[in-house]
Amino acid sequence: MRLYTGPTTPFGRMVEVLAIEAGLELPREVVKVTEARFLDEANPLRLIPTLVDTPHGTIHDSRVICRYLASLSSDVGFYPAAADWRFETRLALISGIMDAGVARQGERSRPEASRSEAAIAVFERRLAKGIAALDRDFQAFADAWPRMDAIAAAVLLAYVDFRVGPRWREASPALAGWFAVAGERASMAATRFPAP
Ligand SMILES: N[C@@H](CCC(=O)N[C@@H](CS)C(=O)NCC(=O)O)C(=O)O
Repeated sequence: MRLYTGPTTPFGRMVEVLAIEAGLELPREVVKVTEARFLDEANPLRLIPTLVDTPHGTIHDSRVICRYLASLSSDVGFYPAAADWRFETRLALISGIMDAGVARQGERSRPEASRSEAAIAVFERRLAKGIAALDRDFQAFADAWPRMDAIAAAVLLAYVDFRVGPRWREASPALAGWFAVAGERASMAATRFPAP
């Protein structure tokens, strides 16, 4: 089993944090997606993270990889025991905010002539509204570590710090207080994004 990932992907970091919390040895290979044509065969979407060489073949999309890795570990409460649609919706929200952050970064990386400030504004609105919604809901996962919504929220906020900056804290002090602790957990410290 091997994880294709990269140093700046929040989706990949989420998988790695879960693997550490689960006590799993997860060999990783850093790839540059734009140059990793070989990845097309494993994941036709050519996205990271992608987990290869599992007994079930290739597994992709971070949410599926996380569920798979959690199934390999003794149950420490990564997922609720019974269907919990609030939990699932929270995870989808966090994943959607990550998508907006990654898309914003992609747009900002374009040459100025082809960059769309309007698109960047849409992504930034989505980030702000998404973080505000997470802040309103934060009691639902405040004491839940290492449940997956708490891991995902911590990785998301670290990604926002990394790509956007620390100002989200002004509107979301409760979430900020929580992240001050969650963001320093050993699994988070071991997977930090590089210095911007
Ligand atoms: N829904 C996917 C999203 C993965 C994703 O967007 N990965 C980004 C890196 S953060 C990527 O591979 N981007 C490469 C590209 O778009 O070419 C997941 O949860 O794994």
